[in-house]
Amino acid sequence: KFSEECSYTGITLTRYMIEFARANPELAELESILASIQTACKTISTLVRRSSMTGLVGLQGGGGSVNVQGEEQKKLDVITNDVLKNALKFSGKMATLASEEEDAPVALDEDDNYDAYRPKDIVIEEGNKYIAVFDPLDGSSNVDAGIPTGTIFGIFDEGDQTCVVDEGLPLTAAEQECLASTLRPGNALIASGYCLYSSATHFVFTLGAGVQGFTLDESNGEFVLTHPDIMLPPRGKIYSLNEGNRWAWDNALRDYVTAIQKGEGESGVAYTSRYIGSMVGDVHRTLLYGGIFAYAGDKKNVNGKLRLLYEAAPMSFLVEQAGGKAVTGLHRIMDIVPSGVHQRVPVIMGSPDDVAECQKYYTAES
Ligand code: AHM
Ligand code: MG
Repeated sequence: KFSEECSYTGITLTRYMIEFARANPELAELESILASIQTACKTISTLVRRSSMTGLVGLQGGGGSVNVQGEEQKKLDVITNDVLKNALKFSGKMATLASEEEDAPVALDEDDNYDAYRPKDIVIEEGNKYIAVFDPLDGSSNVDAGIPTGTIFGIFDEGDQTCVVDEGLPLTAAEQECLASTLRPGNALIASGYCLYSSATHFVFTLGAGVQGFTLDESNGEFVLTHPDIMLPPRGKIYSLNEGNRWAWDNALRDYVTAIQKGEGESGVAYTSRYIGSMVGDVHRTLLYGGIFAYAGDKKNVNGKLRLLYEAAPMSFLVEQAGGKAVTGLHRIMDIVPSGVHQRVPVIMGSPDDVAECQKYYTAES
């Protein structure tokens, strides 16, 4: 038994990224960015798992209140945002960060990138700078009930759109405008992924050439490749959406869901329902088992609930890289140019044949 464990090392995420950088020198900088994200995700995984003992809460509005031991409670989403932000800053590769937890994009200057904790003798070569978009703990209000949560991220190359932002707040109108202009559509992403905190911690990502899934091996603290080259089945038997909104949905979605429930869809199979209410968990299951996940627009919220920049677009990139489709109903999500950091879009994603079938209902009713 002992020798079996010793001989098993597997492909770690660190090793995978070293090989990737060697094979793709033009994208070598992604290695240190992914290293930062993987470290942050390990920390967040521990914070989430120990939150009941440490007084960190996921509940909305929990921050600032006092727990039964008389300690001040902190909100997990605030802390996890700092964890990810600091890890990314430390990579020395970041120009701008946009997070669900920040009102506006945050510009990083040299001081941020070369922060006080970096040993002074380490000099990072100037190279490309990148833009990171992320939701540090999506579904954080679920944590207190032991329900899965996740971190979602996307990386863009900054390109030529460098913004010069002077010290001091508030930002000027010109600075704000420049930072906003760094926001790109999903089709410009060079990497995206998520970390799922559930029965195990899974790190699933794409660098634009397929989707790789790693699982945290708690015995040595390494992410190990467990799901190489994830491909969505062309069709599944599961639909995943909040049916409480059924009577507010567009007719297109209601008609489609009714058809697959009754086994009257294209496959003739009656679909079953699974909905966690935590996007990372719902998308992870969809990637592995197939089927369709949606948070569509409805009469109350015409653009649904999910945010384009740091939820819908990174997940769409993953789903497409796994052979799936991701649309708003009529349009491909990856092509939408964001008009603001927190813009919402309707989301329908999953197995290509399921999403295409659903899309036909939208086309017919448009
Ligand atoms: P959050 O970003 O405030 O955590 O909300 C996003 C979450 C997603 O993970 C999930 O798909 C959706 O909200 C569920 O919403 P609902 O409770 O309306 O079904
Ligand atoms: Mg979110």
